[in-house]
Amino acid sequence: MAKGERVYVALGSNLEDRAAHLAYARARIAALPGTRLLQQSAVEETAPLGAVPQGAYLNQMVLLDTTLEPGELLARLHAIEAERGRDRRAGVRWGPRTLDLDIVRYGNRVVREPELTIPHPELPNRDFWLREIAELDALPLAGRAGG
Ligand code: A4P
Ligand code: MG
Repeated sequence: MAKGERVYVALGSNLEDRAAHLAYARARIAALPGTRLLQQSAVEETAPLGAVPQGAYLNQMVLLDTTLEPGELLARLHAIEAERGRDRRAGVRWGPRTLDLDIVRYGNRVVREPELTIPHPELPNRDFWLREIAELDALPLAGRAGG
């Protein structure tokens, strides 16, 4: 498979069966075209950020190697969210959600478009993302046996 970019994707859920939503997302992301799931952090429970009263989240970070361009990757992540019943038209910004998939970093690229900001602007403010990235950076890469 052609070598792509190293991309960090954050998974979050605070509705229904949170662990099942994350497991579904990992499986679907790993099966995207031109994409390999290299690493995954531990799943951790985090207190909700933001002004909206809501339940605790399960959060996790995964590291991908992907040849999908940022805009195409975002569209595919939105499709996976929709498969878990997320209706973003009904959603409140920063409100509860079955599944939230954010592109945190995409190689060394900087993207500033109306629909996509990379690195994710909340990265410096989210201790759990920083911790999860540090955890991934300390792990060996999966799926590299034999090259
Ligand atoms: N968008 C722009 N840049 C990006 C990017 N790098 N990755 C746009 C993904 N999406 C990006 O997102 C709104 C729009 O952001 C998308 O249509 C996309 O074009 P959304 O998921 O519909 O709305 P949102 O999630 O409510 O807003 P936003 O700004 O994405 O918020 P976050 O950062 O997703 O935060 N508390 C805990 N403990 N854990 C959490 O994971 N998450 C949130 C939501 C709030 N509180 C939380 C957590
Ligand atoms: Mg989001």
